[in-house]
Amino acid sequence: MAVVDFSTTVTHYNRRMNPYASFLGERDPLVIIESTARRLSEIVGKLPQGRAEWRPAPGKWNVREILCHLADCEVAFAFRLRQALAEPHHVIQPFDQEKWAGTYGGLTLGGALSAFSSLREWDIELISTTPAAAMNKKVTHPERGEMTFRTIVETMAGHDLNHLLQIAAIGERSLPA
Ligand code: NI
Repeated sequence: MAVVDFSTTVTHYNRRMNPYASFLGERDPLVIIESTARRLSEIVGKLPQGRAEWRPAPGKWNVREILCHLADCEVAFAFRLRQALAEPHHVIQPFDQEKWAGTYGGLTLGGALSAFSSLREWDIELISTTPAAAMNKKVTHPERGEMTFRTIVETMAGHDLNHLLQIAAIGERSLPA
């Protein structure tokens, strides 16, 4: 259901605007973001027993917390996408991900995955039906500068890939019994 053509834009990448650009390369961000919920669910389904709570290092997130973070980021992306379309030159409001993570202690991996999947489906429906001209609508990120609606979509894709790799690596670690 991908109707938006990103092919001409991804090559003209500004890494300052999307800190996750290196994960995306020249791939179509819409193809990536459409596959993430399924890939997350596959990777999580293959995790060894107890691995979702395993912490790679003190202060680092475990898999369950990374899933909570992805669901929370989708809340933020969902809001940014809609504000970008609705308002002239929307100014994005950053958030402190470590402070948001303060709530993750009691939250479940299943809840996070389900929230991410539903919100992502809704965002893809929005992005897929956004007219080409609106993809270039300008927004400003206070730390990363001026960007477009399309940059938000590219950032979602790069951010997905970054965390998919992170979770897959945790799953593949061989740990002492
Ligand atoms: Ni992240």
